Amino acid sequence: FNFEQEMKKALQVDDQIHMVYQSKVDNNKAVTGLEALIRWHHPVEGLISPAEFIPLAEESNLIINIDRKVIKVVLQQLNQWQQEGFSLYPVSINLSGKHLVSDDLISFVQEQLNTYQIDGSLIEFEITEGVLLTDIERSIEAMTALKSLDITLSVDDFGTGYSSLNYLKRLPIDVLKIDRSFVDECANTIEDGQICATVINLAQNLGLEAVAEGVETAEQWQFLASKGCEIFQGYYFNKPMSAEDTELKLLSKQ
Ligand code: G
Ligand code: G
Ligand code: NA
Ligand code: MN
Repeated sequence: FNFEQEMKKALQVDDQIHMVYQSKVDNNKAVTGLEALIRWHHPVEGLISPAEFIPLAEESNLIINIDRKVIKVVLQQLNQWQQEGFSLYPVSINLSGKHLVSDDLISFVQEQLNTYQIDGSLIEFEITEGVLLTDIERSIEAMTALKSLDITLSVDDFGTGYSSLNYLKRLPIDVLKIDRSFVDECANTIEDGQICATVINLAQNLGLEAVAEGVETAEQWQFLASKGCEIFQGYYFNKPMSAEDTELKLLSKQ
């Protein structure tokens, strides 16, 4: 199985790569946004998880092609929903570090927003913290440019990198996503609960939004809400679903 060759093919045909969408909700379980997650349906291998192929793609520049395909598919979908009269929620897209620091990211994103007539305020980029630290000056520059397009920026898997907190005050970040490894045990293990509470406080004190990801039980939800978290994502509320199901179950007409 030649991964690069197969992935390049997948990016060119229309039926192998698709996006699923998972809701983010508030304390009343009302939807506040969506996260777009990639799925690869290979004609022979079947469904291949992004947990497998994203790390492989990150070893080469192929990750940039994947990111661009994802941005295009999501904006096209938003454009279609808009034309069909649905009210839109902001959609989060996972952005790789390589793409963040690539030369033409901003012109690419601007061009796609124009093509599909989507306001930057409807887009959020999720970036893992490890990425932000490898080239902080370049990250600041790219993120500032994305902010000028009104795009929301969040740190994904917060707390899992070997990061200094120093970057939080230098980067134009809007959201901290508490990693699901802490959320998993937050209601049962004191240390994990304390870590979640501390990240929620940190976000509040810095004027950022805290999002808890991987919420699977009512106990976790209640614990996090009692610590001041206001936005939640996880199987307890909704699993990632196809565009069709998203339309049926999560969207409504104006
Ligand atoms: O959706 P799932 O839990 O299977 O995703 C597994 C991993 O793949 C997660 O780390 C997630 O962030 C990553 N991932 C999912 N979709 C995308 C995508 O569109 N782009 C990038 N770069 N990573 C993604
Ligand atoms: O790395 P990132 O945070 O982008 O990963 C998102 C991944 O987490 C997606 O693959 C999604 O399918 C998965 N996910 C979303 N909600 C839950 C959950 O409640 N439990 C678990 N185990 N995984 C989840
Ligand atoms: Na993410
Ligand atoms: Mn995450």
